[in-house]
Amino acid sequence: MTDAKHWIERYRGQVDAWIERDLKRHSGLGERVAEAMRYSASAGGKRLRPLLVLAAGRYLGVAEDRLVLPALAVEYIHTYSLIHDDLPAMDNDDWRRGRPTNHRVFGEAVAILAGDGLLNEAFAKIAELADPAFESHDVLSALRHLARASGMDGLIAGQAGDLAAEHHNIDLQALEAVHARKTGALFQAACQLPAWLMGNQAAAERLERFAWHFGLAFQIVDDILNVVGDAAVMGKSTGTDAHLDKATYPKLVGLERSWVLARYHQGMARQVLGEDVGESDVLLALLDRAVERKA
Ligand code: GRG
Repeated sequence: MTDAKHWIERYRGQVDAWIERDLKRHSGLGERVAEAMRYSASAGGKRLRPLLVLAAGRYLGVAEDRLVLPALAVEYIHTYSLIHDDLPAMDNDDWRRGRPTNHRVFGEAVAILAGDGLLNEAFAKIAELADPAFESHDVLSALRHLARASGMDGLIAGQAGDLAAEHHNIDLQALEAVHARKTGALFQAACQLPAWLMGNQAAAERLERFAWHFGLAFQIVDDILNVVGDAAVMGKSTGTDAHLDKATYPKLVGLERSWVLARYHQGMARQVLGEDVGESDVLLALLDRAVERKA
């Protein structure tokens, strides 16, 4: 195993352990909701977003122990989005991360609250970083950026665009705008969090460009896997995009051209980091993993 692959496996296990430990502490009135939060957050998954936080931190020379909370925050926002995305009012999915979806186990009301709980906890995690881990004004800046990436300029806008594009023909540019928000905004936030927390504007801009291409490559491959992937390996249903008549890259340009575009964005992301020295090996290994994955 290369050093970068070894690093990824090691920290993937760490992220699982941090989540397990963190979500144990909830108890009391919301016990059923807390159980539902744990159910989805501890169900595994690739942990790409927290790994990107840690990898971007490594790239910028930020010590890992200062990035545990931001890593948890992005994974909680991601898990909230999956729980809500699977609800009957959204994509109405039965399987996620190899398990029945949250609302299938806990019911819709608890699933909605579990998603809300994770989303709110994420922002508490970032706020906890204020002095001494990072300067208060940099923490505020990180909070503002993360809220925007998760909100109506990011995830929410992307999800709204995704739902609106069902049964409609949109062009490649409009699809890219949906994907960049639905999926890309959180990848960008994950990569940029260490830079925002360090108050390093130049690094934040470079990592934003890297993550823009990373997010598009990732989502194009996601669209492809929804057509050709193995549901057992992926731990979630396949063929759902066609069933819901979603706007996707394979629908718009076919599978072959979708691969060309995914590889194009992979190459562009590499090029962004190529401009600079630094510990970029793990960021690049995560990029390759996002494109070569089977799940
Ligand atoms: C506000 C009601 C309400 C809902 C919001 C924001 C949102 C719902 C949904 C976000 C859209 C979404 C779920 C995009 C999908 C992004 C994506 C490809 C997720 C899968 O990511 P992986 O493959 O998953 O990294 P794992 O399980 O490996 O972590």
